[in-house]
Amino acid sequence: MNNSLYARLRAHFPDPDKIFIETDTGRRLTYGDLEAGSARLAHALVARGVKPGDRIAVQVQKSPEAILLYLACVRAGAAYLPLNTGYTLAELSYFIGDAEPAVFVCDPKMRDAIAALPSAPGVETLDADGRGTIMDAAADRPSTFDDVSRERDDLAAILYTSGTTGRSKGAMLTQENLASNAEVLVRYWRFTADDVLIHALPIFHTHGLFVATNVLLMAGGSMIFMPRFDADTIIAAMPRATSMMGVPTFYTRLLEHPGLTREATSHMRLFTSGSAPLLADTHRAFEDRTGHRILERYGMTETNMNASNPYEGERRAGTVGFPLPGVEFRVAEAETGRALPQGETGILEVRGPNVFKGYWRMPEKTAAEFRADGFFITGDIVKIDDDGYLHIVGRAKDLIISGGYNVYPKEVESEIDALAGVVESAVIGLPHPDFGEGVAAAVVREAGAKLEEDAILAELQGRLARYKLPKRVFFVDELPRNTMGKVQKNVLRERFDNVFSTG
Ligand code: MCA
Ligand code: AMP
Repeated sequence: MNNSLYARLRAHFPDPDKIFIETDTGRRLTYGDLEAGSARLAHALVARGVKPGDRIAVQVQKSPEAILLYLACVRAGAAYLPLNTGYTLAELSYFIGDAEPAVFVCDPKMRDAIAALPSAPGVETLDADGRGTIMDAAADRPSTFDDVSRERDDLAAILYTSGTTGRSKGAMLTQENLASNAEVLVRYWRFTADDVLIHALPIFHTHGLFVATNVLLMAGGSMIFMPRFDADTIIAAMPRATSMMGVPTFYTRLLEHPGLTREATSHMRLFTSGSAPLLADTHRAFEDRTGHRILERYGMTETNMNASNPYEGERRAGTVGFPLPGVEFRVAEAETGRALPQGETGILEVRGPNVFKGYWRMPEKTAAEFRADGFFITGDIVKIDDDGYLHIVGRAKDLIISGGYNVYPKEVESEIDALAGVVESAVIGLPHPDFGEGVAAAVVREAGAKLEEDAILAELQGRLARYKLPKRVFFVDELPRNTMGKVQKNVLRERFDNVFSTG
């Protein structure tokens, strides 16, 4: 028996004529197209020398073909390695060196630059319209493929997540991690073949790729694919849709749109939110306007989804609900891992079939983040209330979440500190009305240095993806430090608290 993610998804595929993806420009792909298209692409990958266990790195615009490519990788037994379209060449160079992919599929515009990188793999292209060399290579191949057999513990994907040390780590996700989580979410959120999901998330992260796409595939449902968030397009699609998954910024932006009404959302059965905290105010405002209570859930790249508010029963604003079936929680003391009584605040540790296998080629980092009994230390500071609802009250890790994207301050600080005229810097997240948190930097200049905000921002262009760039830079005489010499970021956050909220 083949335990691959694809085999487990395929067991739920409906009639081949059923729509799998419809784009907002009217293109339609059926489940039959999905099977044939991913088979052709799997043949093309094998013809390019891809073997089971190889990594396929992919940095492409969102298109239905990009989903077929993901499924083709899984069918060929390779690990899919999606990359944020915002990553710069400098960032890509690191991923190529670390993951050593057999093939890199990119936008045609990036082809020459990637091919010129040291240790560049074979480069193929795929554009936003679903055209490119990989599609040409697939065109005349057979429409069936003998899927490579995989065990539950074999890799299906590697997703890079930045680390507090500033070096990105590849989270190794197995067939079982992804398949089991999708199975659980289908049941927990009551997805069926009748569902039509509004899909406006990027497809290079857990949320848009696994939570949204795998769940719909596992239910045999359909998706309306949009290249990016656009409130007009989303509201216009609601009468044909049943559900939407979003980050909190989706909801604050929809609330600013006069078209968001009870009537406009009357065909929808479910709105979910995750990747960043949803303010209780947003939850209430959305219910007042539409009558829908957003269902908030919580996950991580390393663990997929851990917790969710209930489908039936109270969806409690400001909480992320209960552990998903099969997922165990332990709220622990940070240093010792000692379990704390219910109601006390500690670090959340999780264990279950959803939890990843470890970081790619980083056994020490993997060991440091797991307890001996298999619990993974999330770094999220949490509390479980008397009714069992999980509250995320903070983060022990130095992490900023901006519009659902993670920014690790250390990575940005390293780039700023390397600039001429800079003594040191501290990068912090400040309350932001659109992105939840906005990235800002406090910089100490060398005496007499003429460095200004614009010059720093100009220097950072091209080094870091744009969403990681500080939206403001402040100059300070020195960074506040505690008696141990550690930078007190909370002091900086308090000092600059209103910068984004007051415009
Ligand atoms: C765009 N910009 C951003 C962000 N997005 N800056 C900070 N944070 C962001 N998230 C920059 C753009 O580069 C541009 O800057 C300026 O902000 C305005 O861009 P705008 O057109 O408003 O952006 P947008 O294209 O509308 O995108 C905003 C967005 C998008 C819709 C919130 O960021 C998004 O789709 N976020 C979802 C991320 C996501 O899927 N996260 C899931 C991770 P400039 O003008 O300088 O270029 S998976 C995860 O976290 C876990 C596992 C989980 O639980 O799900
Ligand atoms: P990532 O590295 O992209 O997987 O981000 C995972 C982190 O996002 C978690 O460790 C949490 O800190 C945060 N996160 C995800 N969902 C939520 C949520 N619903 N509420 C608060 N934080 C969340």
